[in-house]
Amino acid sequence: MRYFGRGHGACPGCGLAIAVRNVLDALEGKCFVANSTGCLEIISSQYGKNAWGVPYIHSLFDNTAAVASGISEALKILGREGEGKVVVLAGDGATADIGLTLHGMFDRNHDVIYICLDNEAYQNTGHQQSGLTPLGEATTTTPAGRVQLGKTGRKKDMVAIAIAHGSPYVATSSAVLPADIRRKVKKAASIEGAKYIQIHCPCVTGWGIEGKDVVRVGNLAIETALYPIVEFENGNLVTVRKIKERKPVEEYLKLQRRFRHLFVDPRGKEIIAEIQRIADRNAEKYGLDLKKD
Ligand SMILES: Cc1ncc(C[n+]2csc(CCOP(=O)(O)OP(=O)(O)O)c2C)c(N)n1
Ligand SMILES: [Mg+2]
Repeated sequence: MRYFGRGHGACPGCGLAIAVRNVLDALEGKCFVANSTGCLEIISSQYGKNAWGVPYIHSLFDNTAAVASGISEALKILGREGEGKVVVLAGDGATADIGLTLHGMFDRNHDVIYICLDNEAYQNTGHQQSGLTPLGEATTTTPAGRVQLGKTGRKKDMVAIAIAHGSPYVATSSAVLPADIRRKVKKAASIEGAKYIQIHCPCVTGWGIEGKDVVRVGNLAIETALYPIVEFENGNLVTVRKIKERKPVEEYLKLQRRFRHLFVDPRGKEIIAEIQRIADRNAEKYGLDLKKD
């Protein structure tokens, strides 16, 4: 049985489609999905082209956590919790910006698995920056030009925000790590309360890569330590994905059109150096380098 896929209209190689398929497989389809407005909704739920094999509701861009909290409470009241887990599938814009109202779900600790599908911008509307867009990325709202060279701020640390809310389970993963996604979703499903999993999802059009390079680029995000793969239970770091031989960030950046200006404009050098410092700090903070053990 396919719980997600048939008839979806995602680009070949789309990280969202890979991630969602693995999330639903891990739950063996026993779930209720609330999905915020964004690429996933557009590619999966257009009239006559439903790609969902599980109960699905499309919510506003801004309130998916509240919709999911309502479903979770309703199932309890009706005595139907056993029928499946309540899962949010939301983009990074929906999660880190307009839908940051998800703190209500965390505060009341509703029994929800909140999955942030992090393709690092508002891709559905044509690549505007979100709170999870990384430093230096050119988007339509942070263009590369005379005034600035892409995004000037840092990627928001949603993992820290979820932990600070006292979430019992917080993890990151990547569309290029299907087994890791499945393990973490199963783990989240075994824990009561509001869980948060952030999955890095390469976007072929927004990032300016080819479908065939999605796996390479996704892996480089991990191997450079720009996307640490970590897992927290009750605020304690329980696992990290170690990096055998850490790669310089240039190897990751240079493959993607969204960072191309950093290699053309002389001011790009300092931004690349700052991106490298971010990766170094990630490696230090989470103990990612295998060699240092
Ligand atoms: C209140 C509101 N503001 C803006 C929009 C327009 N809008 C629809 S989807 C979207 C971007 C979604 O970005 P993200 O959550 O990162 O999902 P992605 O498409 O990247 O997967 C925006 C700005 C909207 N639908 N509602
Ligand atoms: Mg997005």
